[in-house]
Amino acid sequence: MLTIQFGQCGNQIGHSLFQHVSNDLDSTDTGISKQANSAYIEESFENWFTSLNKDGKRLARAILVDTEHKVVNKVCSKSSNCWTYRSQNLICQAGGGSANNWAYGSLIKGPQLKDEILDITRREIEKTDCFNGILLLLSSAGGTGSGVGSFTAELLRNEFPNKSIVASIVLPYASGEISVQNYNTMLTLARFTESIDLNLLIQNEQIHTICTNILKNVETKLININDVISKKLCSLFQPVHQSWCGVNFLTSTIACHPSYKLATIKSTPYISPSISQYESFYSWRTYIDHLKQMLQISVLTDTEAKPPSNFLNSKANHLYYKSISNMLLSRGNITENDMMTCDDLRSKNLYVNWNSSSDQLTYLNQERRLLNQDKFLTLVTNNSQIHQTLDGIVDKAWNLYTHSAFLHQYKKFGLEEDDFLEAFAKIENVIKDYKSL
Ligand SMILES: Nc1nc2c(ncn2[C@@H]2O[C@H](COP(=O)(O)OP(=O)(O)OP(=O)(O)O)[C@@H](O)[C@H]2O)c(=O)[nH]1
Ligand SMILES: [Mg+2]
Repeated sequence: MLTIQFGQCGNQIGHSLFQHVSNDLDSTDTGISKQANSAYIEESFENWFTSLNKDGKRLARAILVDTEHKVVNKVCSKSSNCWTYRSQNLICQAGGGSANNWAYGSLIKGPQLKDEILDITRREIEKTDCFNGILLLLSSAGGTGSGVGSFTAELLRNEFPNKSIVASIVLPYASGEISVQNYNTMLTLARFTESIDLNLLIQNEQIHTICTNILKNVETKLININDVISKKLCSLFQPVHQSWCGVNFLTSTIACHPSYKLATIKSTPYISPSISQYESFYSWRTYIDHLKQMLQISVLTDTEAKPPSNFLNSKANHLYYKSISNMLLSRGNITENDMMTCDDLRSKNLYVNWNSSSDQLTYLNQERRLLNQDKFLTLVTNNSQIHQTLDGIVDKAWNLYTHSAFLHQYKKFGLEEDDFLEAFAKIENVIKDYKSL
């Protein structure tokens, strides 16, 4: 898998992700035989790294893109004894970024970086024996991740029509960040839902709550948020079994319908370092129940941001968001009996009734512990809940648009009102499709 990191957010999350993967490779409490662990390590290495450099550090199979040097320099200088980026894979302009402007990033900076992005991507793909897709990391609120990211998404789609591409897109806090964040997000999502096979949406606000409520970070910083996001991504893309080829498999199981290409990643348990001695306290059943509760409609608080509990009743008659498809991954030693519990996530009332042709829940287990943790569960879910998030973003973007607010900043770089209207129409269609589930 080739990872391409864009802008501040994409590069910082990418760094955290490679650090997690590297830590996982070096973890010792694996729960499996030495031989099985060697096979896991070999497969994981192939997925994330190309080779070792002369100092014996793993070289990330990654490309770093930004329109300013600051963040790329920072992540490259955060030294690790175990892994590093390849200096030839840094695509970085001397400018001052893309000024939180999708149009500047997409219509000006993207074309300037086009040849370099394509050259390095082709070179990286040629190096791989069995290429299994591309992972893009970015945020939607700024100018580089959203704009250069959108430009690149279309570029890669045209250049590699048969390769699977997954994007992990960080959505901004609901308010208080960047005045044009909803324009940028709306324009980004319109482009990505068209060009990219599967978009994993991550909400900073929600991850922030996990950090404060469960992990007890007194003052949650981006580094804490990135830890949680990286762990989700790591659990999703670390090897599962021999035939596992992450991105291809994920797109074919989760984004099996062309109108529904958005998903979220729910995980449990997150364990605060201060209470890790209680880690094995809960059973797999409790964690599976916890995931199922995350799919319930009308819970006032976000269940993922609450600790799991043995005392919740998942058998009661709840209403659930309708899913097109879900994928459940367990990491750790799970018995046949516990595996049967996963069937709770197959209940008919979780799924749309028209997608009966294929199995709507794909369940996979990797016996090896992830990052020394006894049990870890991840659910990738393509369900109707996402329309609520999108609705909020589009409403706010419309509100700006109807007041013609900030439009001149986009026009200046060639993005006209018709382009806005086209993007609104695309994203409203996506919302309509998800609402109709
Ligand atoms: N989770 C997370 N979010 C981040 C991080 N850095 C920035 N963000 C979010 O990303 C958005 C801002 O986008 P950036 O990634 O900083 O922008 P950029 O892509 O570098 O674009 P320009 O700076 O405008 O060129 C805001 O919503 C921030 O909350 C990070 O390290 N982690
Ligand atoms: Mg930036």
